[in-house]
Amino acid sequence: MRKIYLFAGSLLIVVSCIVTAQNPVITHMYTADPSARVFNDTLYLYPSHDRDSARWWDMVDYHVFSTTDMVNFKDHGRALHIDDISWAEKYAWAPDAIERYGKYYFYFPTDQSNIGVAISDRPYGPFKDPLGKPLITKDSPGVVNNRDFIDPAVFIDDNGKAYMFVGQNVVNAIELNDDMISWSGEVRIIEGLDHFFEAIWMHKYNGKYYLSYSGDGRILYAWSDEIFGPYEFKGEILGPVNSGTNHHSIVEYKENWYLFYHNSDLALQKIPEDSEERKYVQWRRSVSFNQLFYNEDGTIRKVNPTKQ
Ligand code: FUB
Repeated sequence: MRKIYLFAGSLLIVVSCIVTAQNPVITHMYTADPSARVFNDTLYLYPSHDRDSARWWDMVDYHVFSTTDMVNFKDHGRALHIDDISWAEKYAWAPDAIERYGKYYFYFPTDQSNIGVAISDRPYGPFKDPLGKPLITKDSPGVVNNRDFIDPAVFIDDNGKAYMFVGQNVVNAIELNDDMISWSGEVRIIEGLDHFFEAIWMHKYNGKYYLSYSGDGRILYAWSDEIFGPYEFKGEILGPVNSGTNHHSIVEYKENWYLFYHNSDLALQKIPEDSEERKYVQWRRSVSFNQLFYNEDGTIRKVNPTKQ
């Protein structure tokens, strides 16, 4: 009898230790365009911040979140406000961040035209603009832009070289200098990203470069052995979501790979069905994530979004 009690007791302890994250993972505010990064064994989320009453993508500030258990995401508060950027007027859209030599660099688009950079000693800011001007704009020499110049994604390769990929309809790629707040060389245009629209993201897996992005309302990807390509289109990672825009990031944390993305599930839960406000849910997005798996040959399995 005593053995049975002991077994039941242990089972209870194990069961009570299994806690799963609920999607969406941030529920006290709307968040979109999640760039997930791992610094010092902590996963940080750098999303955009959709306003509670948004009726368009008129975002004005950024919050940074962190987790060490993939269940509880801590809000570190406002990391940057567009009013603190002298040259920017509006539209604090999808950002990204990276660490180099102990400093944290936050890259953000504004005015559908410019990419800024801001620095902090801490991964969650507050971030300060060191340049007093954009790092790169739609009018910089060599940039090809036929729509919005948005959605910067940064990447530091194994050899220490740093890059930024950016743009809508066309992916421009530049090499960042060691200081991470200037760049040099030519702007390269990335080929082979079939159906590319926006939300470019770079990651490396088993020595291959993967560029994933939003296209036709889905998250698609292509790969290459060379950072500037040409890339070979490989397929779909995530199907269309209920927020219209689809935006993601891919990150490895504690030996698992994850796909972060956004949808309008939270707004649909919060806003009553008979409310006029419901027609604005595409501008009130929230971040979710699911585990991501590779096949033996390195291709990525399609992700099935879940509530947990
Ligand atoms: O959040 C504003 C814009 O919507 C982003 O920059 C795009 O990627 C899309 O998600």
